[in-house]
Amino acid sequence: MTEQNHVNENTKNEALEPYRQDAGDKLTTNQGVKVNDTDNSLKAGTRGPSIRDDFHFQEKLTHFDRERIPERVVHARGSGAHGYFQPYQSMAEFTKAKFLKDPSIKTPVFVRFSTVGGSRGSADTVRDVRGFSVKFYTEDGNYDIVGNNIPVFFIQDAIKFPDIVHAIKPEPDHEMPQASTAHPSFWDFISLIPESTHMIMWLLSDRTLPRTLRMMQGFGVHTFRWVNAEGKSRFVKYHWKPLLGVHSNVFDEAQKLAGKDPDFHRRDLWDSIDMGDYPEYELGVQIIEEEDEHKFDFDILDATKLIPEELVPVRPIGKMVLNRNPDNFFAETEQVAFQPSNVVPGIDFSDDPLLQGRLFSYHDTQLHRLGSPNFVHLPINRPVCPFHNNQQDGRMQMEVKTTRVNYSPNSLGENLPAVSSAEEGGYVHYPERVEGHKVRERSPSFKEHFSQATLFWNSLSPIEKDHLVAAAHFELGKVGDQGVRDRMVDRFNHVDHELAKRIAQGIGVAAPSAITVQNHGQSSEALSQKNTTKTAKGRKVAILAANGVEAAQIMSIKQALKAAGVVAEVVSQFKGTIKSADGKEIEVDKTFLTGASVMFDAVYVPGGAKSIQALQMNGEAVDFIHEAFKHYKAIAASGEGVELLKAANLQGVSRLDSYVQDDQGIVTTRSADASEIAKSFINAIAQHRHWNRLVHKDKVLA
Ligand code: HDD
Repeated sequence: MTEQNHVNENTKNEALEPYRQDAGDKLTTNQGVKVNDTDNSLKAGTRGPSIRDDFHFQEKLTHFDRERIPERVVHARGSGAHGYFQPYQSMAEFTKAKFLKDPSIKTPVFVRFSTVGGSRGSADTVRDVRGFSVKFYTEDGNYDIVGNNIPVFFIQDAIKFPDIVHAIKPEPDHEMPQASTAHPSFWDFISLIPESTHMIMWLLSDRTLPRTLRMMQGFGVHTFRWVNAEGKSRFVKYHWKPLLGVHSNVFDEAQKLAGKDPDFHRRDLWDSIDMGDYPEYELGVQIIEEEDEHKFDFDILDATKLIPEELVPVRPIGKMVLNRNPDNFFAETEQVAFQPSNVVPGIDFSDDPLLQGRLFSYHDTQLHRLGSPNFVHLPINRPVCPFHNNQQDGRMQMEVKTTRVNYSPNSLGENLPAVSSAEEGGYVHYPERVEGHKVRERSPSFKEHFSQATLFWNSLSPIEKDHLVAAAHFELGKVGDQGVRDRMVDRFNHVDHELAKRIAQGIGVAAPSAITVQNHGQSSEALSQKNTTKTAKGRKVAILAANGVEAAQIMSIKQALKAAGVVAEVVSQFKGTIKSADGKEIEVDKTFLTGASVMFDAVYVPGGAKSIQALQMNGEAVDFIHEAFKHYKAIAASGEGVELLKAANLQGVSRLDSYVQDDQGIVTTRSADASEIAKSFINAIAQHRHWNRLVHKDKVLA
């Protein structure tokens, strides 16, 4: 554990503790023999051949040769964090799950966020669905919610999963493109699978470009089942809501970030936790009585549908706080094995055919990826409660079982370990009544594919709609085959005629002449990001400065930002220090090479005639402002700093001198008293983006 790595001792996963190992004092072999040279192999003479006696060399190399395990077939790129979950109130009325019963219980969790399509080394900010997996180490055993940041899925039946994933992944002949759905085979498949329509609308929306992992929603997607102590069952849907609100990158920014800092999300998560600025998410549930199962005009077992919050409100039930970074990426984030089949008493499954397939697939994939059924006993996967059974041996068995018998029933070992009744905490599957013929068919209630796609479209703000259309132009613009593009326009015409016409225009397809399906005109507030929480907390501001800067202005803005939970960094031409007008040394955090505007949420330019002169001469400083403006970010300047904004020639912004706060998120004062603008600047940062600006939208959005 690093010194800066804050740990809340109360919520540590104690099961991990015995396995944590520091660097140690002396280098030894794996047999514990001290090593006296690890830089030179054993040779016959300094220029001679190597000698087989060199057991240290052999051990070092053979271990190295086996360091990689198969990456996850999807969700290979991920970032993890430890934390805890605490319920707001007892949910015992609905579930007998103990970790939801008592608001004083903090259950340790491990979370892994991921992209879906890219390989382990791919960039964080690509357009993609994000995985949102949470492992709860409860006193009744481990419970996993393995969700995404989108509430619906591409397909309805798990048997189609290999097909959709093959279509998403790089094409098999040339292995292109990496971590992107913008390629012919993906859209070919999608154009032939109408059930994907709703998910595709979300995929093309800003949801697939989260600004940070701290600002992203999570969903359990499927309908699950909760069962209380009396055996009464209800259906539930899970929602994770980030306390910082749901915010996205603009596409141009996301693409640039992928080059400037491919680890942008991972770094942000790590740094936030390291600084003690812990990411927080509220868990909410939609609860549906069994008798209401069929009261919707869609099937709650169909994972391509959500339940609008207007029909069933989301009830907040607790909060998750991520407060500790992993000690070791491989041991924890890479080896963590999530399985939707990991449930505890009080939680059960529905008959959703996508979920049912997942109940098989995850265990299977862990066996392949981690290489042994004993993966469950790796430190990160171990339950915190005792576990005993007669499953024995296998590769890498880490337990030394001391019992004489390994079967049940037995008389030689007092018939232990014994099974438990429901009252004693034994898991009893909900005795759902099922009947039917064996058929390979879908339920007629799964056959409607467009209504909720239209609901989503209708719910977006005009700017969100622009983004979606531009994303479709980009994605389908990379598809050479006219037939695929034609089919997709026809598909969008089933969602909304206007949408289809707008997409057609950008991808060389004739606009559809007739309306295929009349838009039902319904919308749902919760589906848009426009009404999300707006706070400056957790944001990052760049302070552009050079020698001669007015230190007092930096100090006063920095102080105000800090009080609002905003991090500020000084960006200048060179690393080291700059000298302020009154001779103070100011530490430079980043240079224009290491700190691009896309890495920050806002920019501030303090005064100081000499500093501004130098920055005006520096094309990169002017570009920095330009880019922040183009990405709709808050910009502030005080004193002579206003001149740098003028030099950037921001389109449509003319009265910089006289503005204190305008409707474009540009906050300036000619005064040397920067504190005048602090409040307005913080408000402007909280808005996240200022869409009123005149920028070359086509360039930014596409
Ligand atoms: Fe899956 C990984 C989420 C459908 C098969 N999936 C995986 C991860 C997430 C999801 C977040 C990464 C877990 C981690 O961090 O280690 N998957 C979903 C969601 C789905 C979904 C929200 C639909 C609602 N998945 C799905 C289906 C199947 C799979 C239908 C197969 C039948 N998923 C897998 C897998 C993975 C996986 C192949 C790859 C690595 C792993 O499991 O551990 O088994």
